[in-house]
Amino acid sequence: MEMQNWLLKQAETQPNHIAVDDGNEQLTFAELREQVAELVGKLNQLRPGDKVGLLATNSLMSYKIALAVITSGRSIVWLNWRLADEELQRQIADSGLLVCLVEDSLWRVTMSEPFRKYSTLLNQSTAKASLVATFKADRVASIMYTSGTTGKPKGVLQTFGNHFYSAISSALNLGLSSNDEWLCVAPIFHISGFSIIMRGLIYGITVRLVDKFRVTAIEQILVNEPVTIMSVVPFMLNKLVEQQKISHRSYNKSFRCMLLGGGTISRSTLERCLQSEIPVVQCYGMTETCSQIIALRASDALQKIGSVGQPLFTTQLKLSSKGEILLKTPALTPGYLNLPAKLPSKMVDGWYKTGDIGHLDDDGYLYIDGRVDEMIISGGENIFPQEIEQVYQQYPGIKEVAVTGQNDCEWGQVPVAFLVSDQRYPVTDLINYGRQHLAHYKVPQHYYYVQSLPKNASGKIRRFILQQKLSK
Ligand code: S0N
Ligand code: MG
Ligand code: MG
Repeated sequence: MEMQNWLLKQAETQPNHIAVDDGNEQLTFAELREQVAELVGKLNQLRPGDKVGLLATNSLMSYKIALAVITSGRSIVWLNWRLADEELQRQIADSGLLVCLVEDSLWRVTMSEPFRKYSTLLNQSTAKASLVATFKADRVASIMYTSGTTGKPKGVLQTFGNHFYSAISSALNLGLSSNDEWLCVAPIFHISGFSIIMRGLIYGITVRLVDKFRVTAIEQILVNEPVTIMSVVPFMLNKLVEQQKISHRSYNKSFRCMLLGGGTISRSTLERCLQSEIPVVQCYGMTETCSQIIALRASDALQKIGSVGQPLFTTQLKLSSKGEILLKTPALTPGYLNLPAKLPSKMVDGWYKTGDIGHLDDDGYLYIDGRVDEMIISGGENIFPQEIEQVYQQYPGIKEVAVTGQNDCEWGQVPVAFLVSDQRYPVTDLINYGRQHLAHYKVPQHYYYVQSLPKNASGKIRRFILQQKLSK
């Protein structure tokens, strides 16, 4: 399947529609096409290869550079700016980047080639270049890293076809209006955020970019601007609900959907949202499925509180005998970068094994119950215990370490560590050590000393036993 380049299509068919708005500046699709063409000219002069890394906040410049990368026929490698230097280095080495463009505000003194400040790109002489005429469904638009149970980063490939089916399936559920305006404060380096950019191009609607989650500023936008949809993780929704308790302000009349994904939320928060007329639509998706593949309908929200809903139009869903959620969807990644055997190992009879455990009610609505691999979700960030354990195993004197999630009223869960050691360490030393090697949100917040770790016959750590200790 081949489609006309989405940006060119929108610029031709609705040149004067606002494509993007960052609160200071608005660009129509026609203006965007011109500015992106200039950036493509500059990008070509850098000779960055077929993939370009981006270390970016949700700024207007990052949005335009992202479009320049994909409309020049290249793929974006999205990098999480909260990662530690060595975590970034591993992803850059894995993806073989020649150039990784860094928003100037995110530049670190430790950075050298292939990192380049945005200003290096912008200082190139301007020679407008032509954009690719078409997007082919099987071409990779974006790559996003996830670490998984091996602790090694894996680059998830997301094709134009994946993004297209994802966007269409979402619209068939949420509906679409030419007045739609989607607030994007979810990071654009995650699929929660980048999918909004792609939907904006496919639907021809306005993307309202916000580069930092400040709850009062977000509420102000929801009250005063014609935003109709916002994507949130539970952390953000909790903050917005708390804020509304103080402000008593209602969102603008056209606001119709708070799309909630990236983790579970308490029933009481959902009930509170119903009372305050915040129209929450719970959904379920992942990087590998290019965002939501299962979602609730707004009209079901009352009856099906706590459910993530039903499969979207192009998704098929079933549960394995052990309750694992299995999927078929055209939005499923074609695989992981440089790891041809990895996706097949996650497939069973053509179904993708998500790693999530769930159950269906009598009406076929899905509820998420847990994880097969004990992944931790903190503030919408996925954390794999193995990755943290590998770092702390190197700490002098620590014989064994196991990491698990502890419930936390702010972040949902936070990582905590169980240590086997003859020594007792100052907590600040342990935390500072972790912060040198890991993104701060991955660093365990509490450390418990144990004689030995509970293991099964094959030596695998039984984390659920540790978790039971925590809840006692
Ligand atoms: C929650 C966020 C906004 C918190 O960040 P904030 O407030 O900006 O923090 P900072 O000011 O930068 O830092 C303050 C301290 O807090 C620490 N910190 C930051 N984030 C976390 C965290 N997540 N957990 C624990 N600690 C955190 C900082 O380290 C700092 O401390 P110090 O100073 O000590 O370093 C931010 O975390 C955020 O944006 N989270 C959301 C991430 C996200 O979007 N996840 C979703 C991933 N999943 C998917 O993309 C698939 C599902 C999906 O597509 C979807 C999801 C939601 C909605 C819709 C969809 C869809 O399907 O379309
Ligand atoms: Mg506007
Ligand atoms: Mg904050």
